[in-house]
Amino acid sequence: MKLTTAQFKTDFLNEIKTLYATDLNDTSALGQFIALGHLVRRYDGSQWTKTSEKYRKKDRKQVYYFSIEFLPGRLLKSNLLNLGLLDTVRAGLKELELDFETISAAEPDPGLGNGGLGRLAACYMDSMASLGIAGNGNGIRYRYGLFKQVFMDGYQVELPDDWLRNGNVWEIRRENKACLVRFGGNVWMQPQADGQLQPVYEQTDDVLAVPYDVGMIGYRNDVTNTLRLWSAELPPSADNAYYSQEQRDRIDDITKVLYPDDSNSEGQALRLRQEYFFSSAGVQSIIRHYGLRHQGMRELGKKIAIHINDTHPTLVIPELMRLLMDDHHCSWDVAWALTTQVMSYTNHTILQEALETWPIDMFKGLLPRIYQIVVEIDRRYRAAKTPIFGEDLVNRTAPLGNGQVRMAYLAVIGSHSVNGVAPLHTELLKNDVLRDLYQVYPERFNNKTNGIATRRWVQLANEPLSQLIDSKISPEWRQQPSQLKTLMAYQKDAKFLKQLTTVKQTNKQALAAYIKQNLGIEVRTDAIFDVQIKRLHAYKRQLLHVLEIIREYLDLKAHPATKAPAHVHIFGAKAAPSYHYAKAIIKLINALADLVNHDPDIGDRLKVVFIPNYGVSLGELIIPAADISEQISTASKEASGTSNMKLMANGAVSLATLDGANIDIIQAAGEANEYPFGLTAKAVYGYYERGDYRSVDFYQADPELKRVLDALVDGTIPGITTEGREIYDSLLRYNDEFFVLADYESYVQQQRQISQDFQDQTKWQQKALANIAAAGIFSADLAVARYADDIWQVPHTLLQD
Ligand code: 26V
Repeated sequence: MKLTTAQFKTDFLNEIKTLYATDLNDTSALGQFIALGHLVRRYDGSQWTKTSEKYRKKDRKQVYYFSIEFLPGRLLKSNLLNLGLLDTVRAGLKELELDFETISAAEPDPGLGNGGLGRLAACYMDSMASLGIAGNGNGIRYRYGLFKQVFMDGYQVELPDDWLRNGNVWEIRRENKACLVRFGGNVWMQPQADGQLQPVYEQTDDVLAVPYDVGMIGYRNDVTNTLRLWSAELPPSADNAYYSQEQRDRIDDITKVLYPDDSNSEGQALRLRQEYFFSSAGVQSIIRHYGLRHQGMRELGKKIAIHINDTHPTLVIPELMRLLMDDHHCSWDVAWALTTQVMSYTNHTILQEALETWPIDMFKGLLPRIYQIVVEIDRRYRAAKTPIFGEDLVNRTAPLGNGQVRMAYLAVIGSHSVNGVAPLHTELLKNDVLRDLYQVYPERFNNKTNGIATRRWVQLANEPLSQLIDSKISPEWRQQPSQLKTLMAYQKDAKFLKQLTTVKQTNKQALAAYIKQNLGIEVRTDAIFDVQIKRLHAYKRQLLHVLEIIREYLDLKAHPATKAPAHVHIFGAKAAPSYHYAKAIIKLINALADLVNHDPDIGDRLKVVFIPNYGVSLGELIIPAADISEQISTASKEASGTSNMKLMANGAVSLATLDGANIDIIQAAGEANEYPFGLTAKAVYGYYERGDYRSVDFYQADPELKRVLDALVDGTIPGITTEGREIYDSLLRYNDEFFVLADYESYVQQQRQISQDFQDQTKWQQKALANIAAAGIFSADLAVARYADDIWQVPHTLLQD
């Protein structure tokens, strides 16, 4: 849209006056942010309405992306960028003597997700809008997001994330679009005059699902899509007096807080309630919307696609069956054909303990009608497949088994497409985790490698780099990140490589200032910034990184004259509150930081920085400043990873195992421009098959490693008597489940190589450049276009090369 600086200033001052009945001097940064948010919504307003009108007129097929998590990050800057207003607003605020960055930082960062899965959903929302796909998000409006992490005495403490305290400028409450979700009670099937069966519900707990809509603004294309987040409330018609406090609390609890665990399927009833709540509300609103525009359900499969982001929304399958049969009187066969035509499923993990199952007794009690439908899905699956595949395989793969509802199997059986998120991950699904189902439905399995929103992670997070890129190649890369590859023409341009160093320095200074201000640690910006940012998990092996730091520390103590670049190790990681081992690792990192950072023998040559409360906003600060991207999971365990892509796009070089999308990153940028190491997935599986891994052998064979491990238990690192022992035992007594010791030597070797290579900044920046230039293929736009072409079958406006 067109907007002059003068007009913007007038609008902004008016907004302040209307909202606060006072003048600018009397408002806080938060107040200014809220006023700006209102303005942006006003500027966008007609675009949002027009988008829905356009979709309706053209009767466009709608895509619904169901995810129990969305991690959108702050929206002010990206909304302004996408509307084409960022420069105008910045200039206007400057003339008013306001700092845009300060105002922007006052926006709460909604933590409605745990990590990779939730952030991926948000990146895909951005891309769907930017590609003109009629894409809708469907999720939960948690009253409290992921906990805020603070450290006390080096231990993680979790505080509530009251992100709605000052309201949410981006949302619109639509009570007129609310629907009822039923839990519990009894259901029985009553024969009708026409012979059909209709369910009769008795004594159900009814919950009102109220949608809050957030506009998802496309990049300069006049499109605004909708992210719909549901909130659980008391049904309005009922007399409040009939609800006991306990009943009210039970309703309130459904959307109160995000489960902060992404590692274990806990089997908690509240979690199952959350899953059915947003699945049911979402499907009901889809069918209502569809019903307003079409006669009967025949065209459903041509007009809607429902995507299941991990198993959490799998109940959309029986819920759609329920609505089609009970409300729209479809036969089972018609309903089932429509359902499988509509549904598609993405798997995001191969960790057995994260695969969801629900005890049948709990499931039946909470969702009696849905359970009946799952029983029938199970019965028909068994009847159809046993003659072909035999009883054993069918028993292993049916939706019901071992007293559990197996969500991943239900998702595969009820969808026409199942995808993994990186080539290796998809192969492992086919050969291991879902191999039996792959026998039954080979045609359903496909790969869709993850992608990232380059607009947020490069254009907005790293403006110095973006400007440098603009000075060399056409700004088309901003719409079409694949164009970044033309930067390779500057591989030998000494001046350009120097400028890359300067850009990195600028970003490192910004991060260093944050670290100084918030943690009181001073770091040199000519040091190697070695970054590991992700959830704390044993399989992600923050511990391997820690062992390297201990090695560097002991090495500097023993050989003070060693000449090597200074090294700053930067961590960002939350642990699930109940994940004891992960919390022990946090304590270890903090204790080690304490020791290293205060040792006068070490000075500024080695620093350890654990930045608390890692999330999207901190990522935007840390990623542009990184030299090294630590992607060191045990091969085969990380489905894809996405921080690896963000760091690559910002010129960090990967120190990486051959796992998930690391493999594809290394291939894209060239092996010479990364630091690969460690066991392959095949080697890991080899150890499993033979059962001959012995971590103690590595300990005994390598005196340096022995010295490092002993430091965990011999008092070298003060304050970790229990944690040090526990971690030591996990590696030696319990045989090192994630092969840390097996990969230690090759990891250390690459770290040594990095220390050497970093000293030649020309060569270093050549590697950085190769990474930036190759990162375009990991753009979320490309990934979403592949979903649109292969799975959803909807048109999009991706510009092809
Ligand atoms: C799993 C579970 C397990 C049951 C209890 C609650 C809960 C909550 C969240 C999750 C999601 C874990 C899966 C996940 O986040 N996977 C990550 O997905 C990224 C995007 O595809 C991918 O890059 C990471 O490799 C993968 O770990």
